[in-house]
Amino acid sequence: MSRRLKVASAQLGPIHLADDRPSVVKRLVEMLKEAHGMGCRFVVFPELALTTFFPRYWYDQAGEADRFFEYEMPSAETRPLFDLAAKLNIGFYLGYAEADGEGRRFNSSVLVDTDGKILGKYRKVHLPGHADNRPHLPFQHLEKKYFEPGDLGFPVWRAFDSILGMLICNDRRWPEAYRVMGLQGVELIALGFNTPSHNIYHPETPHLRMFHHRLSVQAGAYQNATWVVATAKAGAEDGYHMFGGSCIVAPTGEIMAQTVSEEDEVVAFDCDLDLCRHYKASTFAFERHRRIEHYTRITAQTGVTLPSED
Ligand code: ING
Repeated sequence: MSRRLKVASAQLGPIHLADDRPSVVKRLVEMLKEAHGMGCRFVVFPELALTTFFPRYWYDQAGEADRFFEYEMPSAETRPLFDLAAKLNIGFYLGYAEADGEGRRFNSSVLVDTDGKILGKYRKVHLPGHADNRPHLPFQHLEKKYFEPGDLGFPVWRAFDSILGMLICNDRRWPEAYRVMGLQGVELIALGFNTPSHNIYHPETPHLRMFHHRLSVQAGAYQNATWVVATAKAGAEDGYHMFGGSCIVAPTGEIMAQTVSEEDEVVAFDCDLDLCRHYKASTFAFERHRRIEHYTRITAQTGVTLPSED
């Protein structure tokens, strides 16, 4: 009898600047109930799931962005989600803006067990965008201004009779992130994202944005023989559009379930966790096939070193 885990991707539609946390938590609670009704034991919510994607805005004054951060997790406002999860015996992944109490700020996520207790925390390593004010752009991408790069690495946790890991948004574009967890035996990666439909740095069609999202997640899943549950916050937040495309990807790299809207939407799939083992024992039997003596550059250098001209 293979190990099964029915998981849900609980996509959020837009969260506007005017939407307060209780109204957002209410939406998360409703989707948790829906996932429970579908027989799910684990639910993946998006990145920065409690507020609008505030890194699109430049705030001059120190403190103006404080209201988007969580100073405790759970807080009184988010505890209803944790309490319901424990009552329904469901675990979940939740992305949020973390203020650590010592002045440090991260784009973070927590892994919560079926008793409502936090199993683990991840802090987004790959922060895209810029840190300087660029008022000429249609909107900004200021994660490098508001957050520090994550300092916890890419850990995994034994949970749900499996091995789980976490990523956040831009991390999904970096194969190293998946591989570090693949080298720890990961079998399911939870990943929340908020991805603008428009590229502010160079012209790119919307269909390419969605293609790159799926390509990144499907490749990461296949090349590390793991399930990946990728969940969007989507739709137009105060007019700024982000695409959906929440999906549940098998270790084969195939998309097994995906959302069709840009609103609050729950999709589920009953994952066969032992499917990972087939690929981990053959195509991606790392210990048999990898040749680390040739991979030095991957950790020895950050940027490109071009070959000499002569
Ligand atoms: N958002 C985007 C993402 O990586 C981005 C930023 C989009 C970078 C497209 C490069 C190309 O999906 C976040 N929040 O990382």
